[in-house]
Amino acid sequence: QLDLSNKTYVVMGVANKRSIAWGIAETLDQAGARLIFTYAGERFEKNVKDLVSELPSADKHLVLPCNVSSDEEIADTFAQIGEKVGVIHGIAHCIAFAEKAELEGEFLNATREGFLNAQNISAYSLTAVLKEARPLMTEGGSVITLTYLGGEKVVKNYNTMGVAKASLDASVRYLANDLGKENIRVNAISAGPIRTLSAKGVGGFNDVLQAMEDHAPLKRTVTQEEVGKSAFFLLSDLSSGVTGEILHVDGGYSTIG
Ligand code: 0WD
Repeated sequence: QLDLSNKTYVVMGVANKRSIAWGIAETLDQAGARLIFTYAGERFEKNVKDLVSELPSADKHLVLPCNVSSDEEIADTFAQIGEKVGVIHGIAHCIAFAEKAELEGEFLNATREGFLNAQNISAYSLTAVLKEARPLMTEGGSVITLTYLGGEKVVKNYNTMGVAKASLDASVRYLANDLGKENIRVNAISAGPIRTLSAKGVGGFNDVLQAMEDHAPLKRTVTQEEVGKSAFFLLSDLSSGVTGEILHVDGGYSTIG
């Protein structure tokens, strides 16, 4: 069960070494899985290829572009995956975007365009990806996405992204219900705050980190590696009875009132 050497996973959303997706990729690589990395655009290509080349099993892995705002691009990427590897066993969807102006001040300042853009990239993309991935998951499988507490409760400055995460959380439940009959499970990890490229865009992020250290039961923040270990659980057979679930990997912070 701990050996993933006959499994193939698509890892979407590595921007750099600090990306949560990278923590997940390292854990899967160590377990022997074959990985297909997708990146948003040319800007990230070299970075992702260089990073992947450092992995112990680099030769097995593939790196492909996939901007999830385009249905054509998603279809093209998964067609290539189908040609190159055939069957896939899971996906780690670690993608989100909102303009900086949407991540500070009052939520009421949200613009129609900013709101819809966040929903598009951060929530709808999971469904769009699963439409194309489903035909390749003929042996069943497991899909995870990354969410945040700001989708369940009001978290200062998270605003438009919080509403997008609420939509993502609900999508997880509906997708889990649709795909359960094919033995495809869909779950989310609600990660505690981790300093990444995306996190830099959220106003007052240092205060959020400090609040974790002060109030989380574990009295500290969590690491990419810890998210990676929980992702391993959800992506492997260890969690074969779990679907439609939001697993908080946040040092217990969400349990504190
Ligand atoms: O504190 C944090 N960092 C938390 C992050 C706490 C809880 C949840 N999360 C979530 C984020 O909301 C996101 O869903 O984790 C996920 C990963 O975020 P991250 O690791 O914090 O941030 P980052 O390293 O910036 O990765 C975000 C990825 C980037 O990777 P690539 O290489 O694909 O560019 O999302 C990507 C972004 O570029 N992304 C897109 N990917 C494909 N198509 C798009 C797009 N249109 N837009 C953004």
